[in-house]
Amino acid sequence: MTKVALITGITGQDGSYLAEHLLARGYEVHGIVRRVALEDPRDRLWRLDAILPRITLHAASLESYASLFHVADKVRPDECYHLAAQSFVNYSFEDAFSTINANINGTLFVLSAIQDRVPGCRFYFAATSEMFGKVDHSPQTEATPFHPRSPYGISKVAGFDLARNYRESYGLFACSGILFNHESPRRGREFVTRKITSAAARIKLGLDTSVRLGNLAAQRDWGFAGDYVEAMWLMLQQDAPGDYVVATGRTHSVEEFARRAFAKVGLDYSEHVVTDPAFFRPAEVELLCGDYSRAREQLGWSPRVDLDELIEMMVQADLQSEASRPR
Ligand code: NDP
Ligand code: GDR
Repeated sequence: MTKVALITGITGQDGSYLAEHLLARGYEVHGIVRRVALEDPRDRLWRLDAILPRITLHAASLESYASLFHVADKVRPDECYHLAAQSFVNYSFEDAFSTINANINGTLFVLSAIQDRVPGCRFYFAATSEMFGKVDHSPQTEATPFHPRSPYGISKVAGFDLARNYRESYGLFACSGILFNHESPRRGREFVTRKITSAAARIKLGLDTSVRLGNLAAQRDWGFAGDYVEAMWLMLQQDAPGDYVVATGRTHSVEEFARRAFAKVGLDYSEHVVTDPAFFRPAEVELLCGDYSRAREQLGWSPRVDLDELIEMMVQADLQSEASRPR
């Protein structure tokens, strides 16, 4: 029997890779999108361009329980991947209220709708290394205490607790993937990796001269989004639900990422990167490095793409898209 998957946040970086992954495995794929996305497909559905004819999109809002209930009832998924969230940490400081509202209530609404209409559906929650926040040891595992440093991180701890509570209270097959940063050519331009690779491309092409960044000393464990969506799927294929760290186990500074990205186009980053206090955060997560032993041992998952390949992939894609962008 064909399995049916429902993805919230299907228009985002991870949603698009996950939809492709599930289609390749023979799933019938449904996605929840905001109504505006259906009205403006060129700008809002670009990551789904190649697969649009093969998926079904439903307009619904994380703010409306009724709309999510209706979609759950109509689609009756076997697996639900809840990826939709206000995911940009900087913005969560600017508008904590809407981040908390969409991320916490939205997760509760999706869980409640699934529990009510399709209690046998397997549920994935997009948790994050931002929940660890201010860490006192490295690498971080599933047992590392949470100390979130932003409204975004706080909202994800609440979502994690909600998913676990539905598992423990109602027996829902609910898993949380504690995913460390993962990037790709489909990453939003506001995130630091894409901001750097697109700047390197523009500067190389003579379209710009510099890029303004914040804290260059922050260290992150960066992987490739295409690898990470496979771990999401694997979690829902196990005999029992659980929570898993997904990471590469290697960490690098923002400065090192910039050095390597600019070197890919034959440039010296120090001549083009300007530090700007406007991009510093009120509270920073200085260091993240994940121990993905449980995912390796129980899911058989390991990352395939290393940081150098990831940077190469992103810089090449940005060179192409910047060169062909109409001016
Ligand atoms: P993106 O920011 O690329 O995508 C976010 C998705 O959520 C988009 O589809 C967006 O829709 C949707 N969304 C945002 N706000 C709302 C809302 N109020 N109502 C309905 N939909 C909404 O994120 P990623 O793909 O990178 O990440 C996917 C999930 O994984 C997120 O929950 C993120 O927090 C989490 N995560 C990401 C990591 C990463 O490194 N990428 C690491 C760990 C966790 P629209 O297109 O309409 O804006
Ligand atoms: P992050 O990713 O906050 O880890 O959240 P981001 O790329 O925004 O920042 C990573 C680190 O880079 C530093 N930094 C800058 N960041 C941005 N965006 N812009 C800059 O100019 C800049 N300069 C330095 C930041 O201070 C930070 O330390 C991402 C999101 O995808 C979350 O949704 C997800 O949960 C986590 O990754 C894991």
